[in-house]
Amino acid sequence: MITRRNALILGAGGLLAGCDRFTNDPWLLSAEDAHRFLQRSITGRAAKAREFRAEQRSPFFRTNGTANPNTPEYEALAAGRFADWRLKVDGLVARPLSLSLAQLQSMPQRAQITRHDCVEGWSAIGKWQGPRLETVLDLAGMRDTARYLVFHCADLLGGRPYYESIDLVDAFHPQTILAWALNDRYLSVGHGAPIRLRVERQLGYKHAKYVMRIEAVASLAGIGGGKGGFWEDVAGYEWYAGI
Ligand SMILES: Nc1nc2c(c(=O)[nH]1)N[C@H]1C(S)=C(S)[C@@H](COP(=O)(O)O)O[C@H]1N2
Ligand SMILES: [Mo]
Repeated sequence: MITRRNALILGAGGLLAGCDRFTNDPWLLSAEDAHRFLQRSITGRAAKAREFRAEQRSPFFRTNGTANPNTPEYEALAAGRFADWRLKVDGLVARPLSLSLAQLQSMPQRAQITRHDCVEGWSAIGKWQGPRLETVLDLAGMRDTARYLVFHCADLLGGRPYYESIDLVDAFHPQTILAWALNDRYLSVGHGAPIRLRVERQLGYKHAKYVMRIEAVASLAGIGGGKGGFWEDVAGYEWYAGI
C-alpha cells in the first residue's frame, strides 16, 4: 500500500503530476473546474460540496487504504457488532465524552449524496448518513484554545497509526458528519465501521475511517509526525486537501 503510493508520488516525477484538476492556477483548469474555482473564491470555505440524486450513486464503491484494521481490539469490537465500541471526545473540551453507536444514531441525522475523490485518481458517489460533527462538538463544548480536531483511527498502515485532522471551519461545516451508514446500510468494515468522518470539501485521505477518538488540540505539532495526518507525515500530502 505504501509502496504503491510512494511509487505514484516519487516515481511519477512529482506530486500529483498529470492531475491538473488539483492545480491552483485557473488557466490550467477545464471549463467546469474553472467555474468551480471561481465559485469557490466567491463563496469561500462555507460553500457546500455538490450533492447528487439517488440514481447518480455509483453501483460499486471501492475501498482504499486499510480494508480491515485486523487488530485484536478491533476484531473483538466487530465481533460484538460494535456494541462495546465508544467514541471518545476529549482534549480541549469542557465535557469529555464517551459515546456509543446508539447514542450517535439517536442524534439528529444528516444524509447526503456526495462524490468521494481519492488523490490516486478514482471517484465514487454514495449516500452517507450520520450526526453532524457540530452536534457532537456542541455536547462536548469546545474550549476557546481549541483550533483543530484530530481523528485517531483503529488501524495501523505500515506500522503507523492512521490519523487525520481538520480545522474548526470544516468541523462546523454543515456537510461534515460522522457517518455510520453508506447507501442506507451500516458501514462495512472496509468503509470504516462503525464510523468514519465525511468532510466533503476535501480529498479522500482526510475522511478518516475507524474513528476511535476525536481530540481537540491547539496545535498539531505534538501529534504523529506533526504534519496533521498520516499521508501528510509519510508522503508530504497537503494538510488542506480542498476540492
Ligand atoms: N483509518 C483510515 N482512514 C482512511 C484510510 C485508511 O487507510 N485508514 N484511507 C483514506 C483514503 S486514501 C481514502 S481514498 C478513503 C477511502 O475510503 P473507502 O475505503 O471507504 O473508499 O479513506 C481514507 N481514510
Ligand atoms: Mo485516497
